[in-house]
Parts: sequence; structure tokens; C-alpha cells
Amino acid sequence: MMMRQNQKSPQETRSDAVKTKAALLTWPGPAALATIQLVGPESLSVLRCCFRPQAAQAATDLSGARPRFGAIRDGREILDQVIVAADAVRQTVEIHCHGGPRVVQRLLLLLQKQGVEITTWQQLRPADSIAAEVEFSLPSARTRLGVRAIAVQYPGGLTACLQGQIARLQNGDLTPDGLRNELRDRLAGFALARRLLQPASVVLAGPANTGKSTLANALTGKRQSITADAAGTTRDWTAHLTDINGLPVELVDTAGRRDRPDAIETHALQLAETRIARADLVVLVVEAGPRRDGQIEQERAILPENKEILVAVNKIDLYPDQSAGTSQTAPPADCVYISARHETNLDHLRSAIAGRLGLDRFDPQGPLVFTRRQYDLLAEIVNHPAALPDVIRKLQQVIG
Ligand SMILES: Nc1nc2c(ncn2[C@@H]2O[C@H](COP(=O)(O)OP(=O)(O)OP(=O)(O)O)[C@@H](O)[C@H]2O)c(=O)[nH]1
Ligand SMILES: [Mg+2]
Repeated sequence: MMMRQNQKSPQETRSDAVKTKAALLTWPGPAALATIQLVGPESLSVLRCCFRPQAAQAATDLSGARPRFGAIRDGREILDQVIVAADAVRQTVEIHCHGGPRVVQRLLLLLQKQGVEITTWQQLRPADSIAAEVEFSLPSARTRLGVRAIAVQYPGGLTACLQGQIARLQNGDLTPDGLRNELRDRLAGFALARRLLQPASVVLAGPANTGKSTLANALTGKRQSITADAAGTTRDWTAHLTDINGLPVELVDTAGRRDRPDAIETHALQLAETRIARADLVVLVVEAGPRRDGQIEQERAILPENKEILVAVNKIDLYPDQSAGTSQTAPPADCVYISARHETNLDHLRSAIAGRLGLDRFDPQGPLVFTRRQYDLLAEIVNHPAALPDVIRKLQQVIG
């Protein structure tokens, strides 16, 4: 039977109501313990259906703050011995169970049978406030700087900044035009905030034997890439997550280019090109000495146009006068002179990489727009001038 337009199926009607959801909060692999959280109006009644407190604990009122020990049952079958904690006000239940994947899976299936929607921890609660976004973003921060920069955004940082702007708008100390200018500066920081949470791809490229793999090992502090005097040592590219002055970076070591590559090297170079195409920054590693300028020119001609490139002139231990600028040919500007083997000037190189990725314009204690939701709402204020009450409402919506 055809349904009339506007008439909703029972399923659609149910989906309009606030659903009770459950998610595994802990690592999905084998572990000693696991935690499942239920959120929503039915969470306590679902718990009452499947949880039996241990006999000595006669009380069946599960809504008190006290954790309870007992068993989760599916009918007569005991699935696991667990500790539960329920919060009636926040409509949440936490089930601390044993951490075997099979145990967790059976508990989740039981909850699903009770009508609970199983989801991921990120989707358990709406990320519609800065406070929730801090909570959701912190696990993605891979460096100390990332954790510090995100953690300060609530109740300080961006939250305090927007609250201040609302107050200044209300008492006439800030005009809507002034606000838009301030927000433009905030929006400009979004790219760096993403870099704190999603590693940038930095590719080491250049002619064969210039020291790319030695440099990769020096920057990551690990002997992960094979290095050798023979040109054409690296074939498959390798990628390693590392921390460059607080930025998480995926450092990619690629095959070097030489004049007459064999078939395997040709393939390796094609693979390198795919990584270069996706790179946020290419560190072009060339050798100090008479071939320096020719190598730079030749490689720049091959690298994709508009690609962010930083030149690292390596092996300055062999040509110390070049980096001092006393050689006959003037050193090209914007190069960093290093010795990967002796770890000379690697701090300069790290600063230059971090700078090219935007870190030099960054105050880790300052307000930071760090989610797409915040960015879109604030961009709307900047791009679509509106009446003052609407602007204030939108700022409040960002804070959540
Ligand atoms: N003197 C000196 N030698 C270096 C330096 N860096 C690397 N080398 C040497 O240069 C040679 C080549 O180094 P690799 O790191 O394998 O060079 P690569 O660019 O990865 O080479 P391919 O993988 O073949 O492209 C090795 O013998 C290294 O020990 C340096 O700073 N100074
Ligand atoms: Mg190599």
C-alpha cells in the first residue's frame, strides 16, 4: 500500500524521538576490561531488564550514584559479571565488563535486542558544543602541544573568547564589523588546528644518495630506513609518524632519482610521485658541493608546480664553507644546511618544517577554531552580515 506524502512509517516516527544509544568506549581488541556506555531516555530501563545485582545487594534501585556489582543476563544465561554505574539525571549507564571481544560483542547484541542503537563513541552524544568537541578531539591529538592546545579551548580559549565577544557586542564595545574582523583571524587558524589533530604529510625527495634515508632516521630518532653508499638503496617508500616541534608529521622517505634507473627503480619513482602529489610539504634533499645548484634546479623542474618545497642541503660536513656562505657560488636563499649523518642543524630544519606548516603563527594558549562545525558557523557570521541578536545567537550556538 502506498503511503500518503507526509505520513511517516512507524520506523521514521521512532527515529524522530531521542534514541537510546550504546557504544564501546574502550579499545575493541582483547583487553582485561572494557566499558560500554548507554546514553538516552531508555538507558536505565534497559539496564533493569538485563542486570541482576548480586543477591546480597537487595536494593534494585539502580539510579543512585553507587556502582553495583552483578551479572548481565540474557534470559537465564549469564553473559558476564560486571560493575555498572547509572546516572539518572544524565540518562547514562556505564557497564564495566570483561574485555574479551566476544564478551563485548554479546553484550552489545543483547542491548541491540532491547532496541538500543549501537554506535561509535564519537557518535554517542552530539558534538554540538565546544566542551563536547574538546572531549572528542583530545584522543586524536598525537603530541603534547596538540593536547595542550585543544584542552585549553574549554572553558577558556575559544569558549572564553566568544563569551567575551558576546559581552562586548551587548554593551556596545564591539561592532558587528569589528567582530567579523576578529573572527576572520580566528578562522585563519583552522588549518593549523587540523594539523595538530591530523598528521601532515612531509615527503623527503631528491636525487639518489643525497642522504634522505639517513635524514629520515635522524628526524624520527629510529633506524627505520636502510641507508647505504650505493645509489638506489630505497625502493618502496616508508612512512613514520613523528613529532616535529609539536606537530604530528607523517615523514615519508622515498626512492631517489638517478639518470639511468632500472625497471624496479622506475616503479619506485612512480610510487614516490604519488606520495609527493599528496604531500603537504616536500623536503628536497640535495648534496652540498659542486652539484648542489644543478640538483636543486633539476628537481624543482620535476616537482609539481605549486607544491610547498623546502630545500635541505645535506652533507655540509664535507663542504663546511658552503653553509657559511663563503663559497664562490652564493648559497640559494631559503635553504637549510644540514648534516644528517652528524645531526648538524636538524633543529633549524625542524623549525623550518614546522614554520612552513604554519606553526610560527601559533599561540598554544590562544583561542583556536578546531572543528568543522565551529568553522562553518563562524564563517556564516563573517560572510552573511545579520542583525545583532542573530549574530549573538550564532555565537552562543558555537559555544553550545
Ligand atoms: N658525509 C656525510 N655522509 C652522509 C650524510 N648523510 C648521509 N650520508 C651518507 O650518504 C650515503 C647515502 O645515504 P642514504 O641516506 O642512503 O641516501 P638516500 O638519499 O636515502 O639514497 P637513495 O635511497 O639511494 O636515494 C650513505 O653512505 C650515508 O651514510 C651526511 O650528512 N654527511
Ligand atoms: Mg634512501
